[in-house]
Amino acid sequence: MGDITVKRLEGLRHKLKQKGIDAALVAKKENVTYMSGFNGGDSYLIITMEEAFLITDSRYVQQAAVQAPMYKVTRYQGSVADALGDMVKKAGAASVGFEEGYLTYQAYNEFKARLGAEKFLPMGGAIEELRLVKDREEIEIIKRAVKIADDAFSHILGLIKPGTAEIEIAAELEFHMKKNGAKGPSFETIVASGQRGSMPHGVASDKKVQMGEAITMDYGAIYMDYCSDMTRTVFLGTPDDELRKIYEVVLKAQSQALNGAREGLTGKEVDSIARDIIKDAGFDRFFGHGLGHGVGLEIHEEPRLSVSGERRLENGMVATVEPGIYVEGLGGVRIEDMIVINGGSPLVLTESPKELIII
Ligand SMILES: [Mn+2]
Repeated sequence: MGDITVKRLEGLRHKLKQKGIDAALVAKKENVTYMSGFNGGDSYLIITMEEAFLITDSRYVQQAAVQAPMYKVTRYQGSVADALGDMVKKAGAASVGFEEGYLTYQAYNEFKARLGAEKFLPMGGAIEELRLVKDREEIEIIKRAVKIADDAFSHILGLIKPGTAEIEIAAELEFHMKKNGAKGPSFETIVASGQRGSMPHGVASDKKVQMGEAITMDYGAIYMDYCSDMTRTVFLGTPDDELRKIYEVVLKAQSQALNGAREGLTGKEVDSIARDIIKDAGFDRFFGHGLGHGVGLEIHEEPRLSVSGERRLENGMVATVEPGIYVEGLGGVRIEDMIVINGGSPLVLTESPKELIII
């Protein structure tokens, strides 16, 4: 962990220098974890060109000392802004960078007034930029998070029967993932059956699944602070012809966009592979969301694979590919895998079957 932290500190310092910033104040939890290794809550980092401090309270001092050996761990009591101000003063930093997409207006005002820096400047997502391309260790952890979700899928197929409530399906998925090492679900588990399937983010309800319905399950695990995300739509009994057709269109769009996700394309270009197929089949107005998103310490992060995704894909970026078609009154279908950008053809992490499954 030490070597990785050193590399990340070097990366951030390089970006700060380019922006003319002397020190960074890091408050966003995922950024604190990425930069230090510490995964507790309510803690802050001050990273100068020479030093790295982790400021926490009595609940986390012991954990921080173990998890963040490259940092000087300092316990604060009372005002955290004053404690951070002492660090900034000691380090002689005239300008301090902050996470403009994260700090609340209230925190911004308080830190600006009390850090004592001449300048308090936005860092422009410097740490999120470092997080975009995953290193080998991160990819190994993400693979494990994906595997935990894959295993829960094969488990759930044996449990779904007419009369099973969506919330029971969600609970079983989450229980299975936790038994296999997940810290928890990476977001609120979606189980949307029958007509509820037309809600792309229909979280599990007390509705019971019935014969003839499609069941969309979208869920993931957190493993060692990294997220996974997958979706499968399965059928309980024989699907009607329209839903079967929709399934085939979504599967074609998903497979082709996934295979087409290569280094150098923009997120928008990959999105259009799927969107064009869905459009040609006449369902474009039923696919309202983006094709996919980056996944890492956060469940939704850059790069965005969507009509507004201007960022070019680089090797080592991790993303989802998840087109869907949702028809009100009929239901919906979505298929989602996770991939790692890898030159001309991606590494596909999700291994659950995608052919139409009838339970
Ligand atoms: Mn997703």
